[in-house]
Amino acid sequence: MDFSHLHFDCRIDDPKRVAEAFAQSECVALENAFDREKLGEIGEVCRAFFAAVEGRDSPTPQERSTLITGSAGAMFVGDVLFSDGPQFHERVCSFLREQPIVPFLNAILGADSAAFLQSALGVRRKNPRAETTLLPFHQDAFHWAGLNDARPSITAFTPFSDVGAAYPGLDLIARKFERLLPLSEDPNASSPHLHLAEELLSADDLAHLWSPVVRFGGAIVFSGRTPHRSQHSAMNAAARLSMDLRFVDAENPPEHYRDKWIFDLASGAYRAEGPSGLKRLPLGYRPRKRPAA
Ligand SMILES: O=C(O)CCC(=O)C(=O)O
Repeated sequence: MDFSHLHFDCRIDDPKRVAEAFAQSECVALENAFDREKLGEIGEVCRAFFAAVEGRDSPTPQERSTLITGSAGAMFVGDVLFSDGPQFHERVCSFLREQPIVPFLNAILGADSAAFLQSALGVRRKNPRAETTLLPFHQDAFHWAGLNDARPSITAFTPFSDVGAAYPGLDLIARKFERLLPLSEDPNASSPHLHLAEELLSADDLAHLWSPVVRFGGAIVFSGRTPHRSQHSAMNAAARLSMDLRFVDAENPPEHYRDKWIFDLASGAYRAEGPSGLKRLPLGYRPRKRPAA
């Protein structure tokens, strides 16, 4: 299947046109979504963190509290990472406000809606040679208990390198799903808390399997209902670092995400909100309940 109608360039394409394509397939690839130099600076901070932690047998308690390893691969949410100035979420908000992707996110999520950069912001290191770090098919809306089908949410997958060939990207089912699919009942499912029942994907769904090639500076944007997984077809590829930015309508956030960054997509203004003072943000990965049939 040809997916070129889902591939856009933020330098030349119109956000409205992109939003129309997104409304059909609930996923798009956006080239030149970020300023490469500025994205590279964030990438270096993340790379340095992983290099420091991996080079030591025993990470410090502070490092350990930011890093999750296991079926999701190494991943961190970085709010306690830095002693020099802004913490990670604030760095990302301040970086994001001037990025070419913002009007596209605004158009995709809905015109005037301020969206919040929710605390499931994560940075992952995927090693394609360690199969256990690759995520199976899942829908991101499942990460957020209480996120119902009606609540719009989008993920902007932001790699720190070209993906889809030398570095593994994502496989997505590029079509609209009206609801969340049930979890796999396979007792050997690799990630039982998020692995969806792949047998429920039809041949027609699988015909929409898309593995976009995106250059550094680009993003893959998809809805909370889009089934996706770590790309499997690049097992000889190098390890990849990427950042997941997740947005929901700020008017209608999932209740348990009381700590959040409100990011106004129209103006680029942002602020932190939450009872914990954002010292320790909740992680995106938590066991979830099976959705009602
Ligand atoms: O980084 C990956 O391989 C998977 C990312 C993902 O599934 C997500 O951002 O929800």
